[in-house]
Amino acid sequence: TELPIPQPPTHLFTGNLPDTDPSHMLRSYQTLTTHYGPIFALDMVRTRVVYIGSQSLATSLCDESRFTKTVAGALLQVRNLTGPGLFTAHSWEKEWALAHTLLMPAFGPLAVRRMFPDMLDVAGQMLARWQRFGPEAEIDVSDAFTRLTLDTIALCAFGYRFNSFYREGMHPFVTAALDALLESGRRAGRTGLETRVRRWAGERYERDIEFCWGVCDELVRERKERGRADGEGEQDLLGIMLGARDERGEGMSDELVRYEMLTFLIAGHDTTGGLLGFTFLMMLKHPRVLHLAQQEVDEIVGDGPLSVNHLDKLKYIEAVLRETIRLHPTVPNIGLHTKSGEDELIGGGKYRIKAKDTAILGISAIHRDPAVWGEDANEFRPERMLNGGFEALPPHSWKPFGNGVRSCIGRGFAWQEATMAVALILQRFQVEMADPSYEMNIRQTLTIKPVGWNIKVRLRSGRG
Ligand code: MNH
Repeated sequence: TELPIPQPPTHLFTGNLPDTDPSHMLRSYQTLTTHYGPIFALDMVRTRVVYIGSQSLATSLCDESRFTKTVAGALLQVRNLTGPGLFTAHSWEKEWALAHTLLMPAFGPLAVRRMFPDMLDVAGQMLARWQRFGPEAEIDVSDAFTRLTLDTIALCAFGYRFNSFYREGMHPFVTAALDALLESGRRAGRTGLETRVRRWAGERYERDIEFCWGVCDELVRERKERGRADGEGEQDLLGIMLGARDERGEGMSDELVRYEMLTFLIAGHDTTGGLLGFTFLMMLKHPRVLHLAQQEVDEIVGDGPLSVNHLDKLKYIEAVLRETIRLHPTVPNIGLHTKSGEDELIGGGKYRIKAKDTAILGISAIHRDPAVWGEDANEFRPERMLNGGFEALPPHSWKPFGNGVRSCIGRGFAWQEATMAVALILQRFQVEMADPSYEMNIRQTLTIKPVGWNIKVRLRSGRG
């Protein structure tokens, strides 16, 4: 039998808009969940949103024959920058199918292993910088990991160096891309009229986008010329994007290549940077965990060079990353809608998702569902991810990388990068919080990350 979906009382004209804070949606959803339970509806004026925050309800939503990804809100605005690139494409767009087919192999396990030397190169620059600053310097964690992840994806994917660790501010391309991304987010929260009134913001936005496109187009042009000169061409991501053909012989247009380059830079840095930030914060707040992780690095890697073969053996660090992203999924929710264009009943026929609804898969809530995780769901306990505990999880209870064919293509890349960074930092430094009284302050854009905190690093004796 069908039940009504709980909903807060609506306001005249503004529906449930006043019940949420657009710059803190995560917190808004959390508060609403405590009042209305794991499923509730919100009248957001232009759309009805149905939030789903339990593993049992998620199973219906993750059925790809019934639901598919929605590109709306901030994601829709990001299309101004990335067009039909993988992350912002509608599932029915031919560009998505083409890029998905051609680029999946480029992010497979073997391809990602081959990127290890480039990843190590960038991480080494960060460690060298930290070491020279010395033990009293305060390092802004969110800034450092943004530089690390941006430089890493650019070098691994396009052979391009932003050299963020050799400059004070950011590379101009990075500034333009980040500003355009922020403005995309702001636009999602405004009406079309408001956006038109802010002409200056609009002109700046267009200039930033044009600039980013220009840089990408220039890289493509250079690469094509070099390819003609030396015949083969490099087989990094850019090389694959330019050379790959599907079984009908179709390749990616230069315009699509540009969109995918921006897509990887945008989708590939904040998420991993946020994961690293939360990981260090959780370890520093739980010294026992920090100690065990460092002990593992000492046992497996010792004081010699880190190799790609070490990474799979760092089981405890893997558990720490899994547990961190469980409590703090850097993509805290994703949007879906019914695939058939008709209503769907979920939860064994209990709740109706209407054809025009946006259904929100509340990853951050599912990750704390006591039915799956037990009464200590809110506690940070990496041990629960060890000794088969992770493999035994019911379906869809741990979904930091999204669902099905639209799930993260960069998962293996991100995991290798994060594991490597944690191992290298713990191997060389004793890390401490600059201000131990720091209370977690989460900033949410498309992703979440802890901001406004610093660390100090002291070289361990005999290292460096
Ligand atoms: Mn990633 C899609 C999370 C790292 C490139 N990513 C997604 C989705 C989630 C996600 C969730 C699905 C979003 C949705 O359904 O709307 N991604 C992450 C997390 C990390 C991450 C938590 C790091 C931790 N992602 C990366 C990296 C790259 C990348 C690194 C690139 C190298 N992600 C993508 C792309 C997509 C995506 C591209 C879109 C895939 C598709 O729809 O085909």
